[in-house]
This record gives sequence, C-alpha cells and structure tokens, in this order.
Amino acid sequence: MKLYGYFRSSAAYRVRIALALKGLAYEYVPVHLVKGEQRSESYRALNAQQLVPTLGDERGTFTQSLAIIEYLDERHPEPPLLPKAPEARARVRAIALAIACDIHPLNNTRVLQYLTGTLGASEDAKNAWYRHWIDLGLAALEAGLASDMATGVFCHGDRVTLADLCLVPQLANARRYKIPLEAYPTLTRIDAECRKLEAFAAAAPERQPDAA
Ligand SMILES: N[C@@H](CCC(=O)N[C@@H](CS)C(=O)NCC(=O)O)C(=O)O
Repeated sequence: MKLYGYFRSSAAYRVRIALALKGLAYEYVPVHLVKGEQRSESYRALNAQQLVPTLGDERGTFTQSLAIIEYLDERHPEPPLLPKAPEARARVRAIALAIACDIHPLNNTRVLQYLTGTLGASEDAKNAWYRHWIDLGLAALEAGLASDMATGVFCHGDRVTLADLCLVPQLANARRYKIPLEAYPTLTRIDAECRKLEAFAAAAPERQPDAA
C-alpha cells in the first residue's frame, strides 16, 4: 500500500491515523504541496483533483480522505472506525463532515493562495479569513458535542471513531495558525485524549519523514 501525502496535510493526517490504528504497513510517498508537486503530471495521473491524500493498493487508486478511511475500515474492520447503529453512524459522519466539508476546504492552501495571489488580499486579511471560518466551525462543533450525551471520552462514546480522525488534524492546523482554543474545552479535551494514543502520535505531522 502506498500513501501519497504531505506532513502538514490534515486530510492525509486523517488517513495516517486510520492506517496506524489498524496496524497497516504502507509506503509513505511525500508530495511537496508548497513546491507544487501536487500539480505535476505524474501526480495528476493519480489524483485529478491535485490534492493529497491518495492511497494506492492492489485493488486500485483511491482519493478523498473520508472515502479512503471508509475503504480501509471495510477491508480491515478492526478496530472499527464507525459505530454499528445507523443513528450513531450518522452522528459520527456528521461530525466528520462538519470538519472535512465545512471547515477544512475554506482554509486549504490553494484557497489561501488564491486570496493573497489572485485577489490580492493582505496577510492580515488572509489570517482573518482563516480565523473566521475556523472559529465559526469549531464553535458549532463545541456546542454540539458539549450538549450531547453521546459524546464520551471521544467524539462519540468511549471508542475512537472517524470523527476523532478529523478533529485532531483540524485542531493541529488551528494551533499552527495560533488560533486560541480556550473557547473549545470539549474539543481540546477530546483532542488531548486522542493524542495520548500511539496511533495518533505516530501520525502527527512532526513524525513524518518529510517534516521540515
Ligand atoms: N476533501 C479532500 C481534501 C484534500 C485536500 O484539500 N488536501 C490538501 C491538503 S490538506 C491539498 O492537497 N492541498 C493542495 C493545494 O491546495 O494545492 C480530502 O479529504 O481528501
């Protein structure tokens, strides 16, 4: 199995956690996003969106971190990353999607580059944009998780799920941009619990071979 990723990519980080939790060996192929390697002809042949991660194995080439994680979960069910009950699966997916669809894409490298490059936004304006979307998204997640009895040690109960795989990389990104996180005690508590686990620690950006 090959994982094409970048140490700072939070989407690739989600997949690295899944692989580590499931104890799956893989070859890590760094794609340097700042140098623009995602736009090379060879990488475009693997991922037409020119985004990381991409996972390749004997069955094919897979893109989109959440689709990759569910693929891995279906092929290697232990430990499961989704609960069994349909209503619980819907809740876990909703948390994951709130991060992966509604927070992360607005703050992606290419979006920030478009703001400062094509639209001529200043660094301050870019940082205000970043902070605005992060705060809006995290505040909603905090309110939802803090008020729901289904929240446990982790986002859903006391077992790690897909939701935690999205939360931890998103908070790592927020910290990189020096976003204050005091207003999100439930999120930071869950994040700290997750990061005690070796699978999360091993998947962290600073532990990757391409870490600057
Ligand atoms: N929805 C995609 C998002 C992938 C994505 O946005 N990846 C970012 C890194 S976290 C990327 O490759 N950015 C390259 C760029 O912006 O040019 C997924 O979950 O896999």
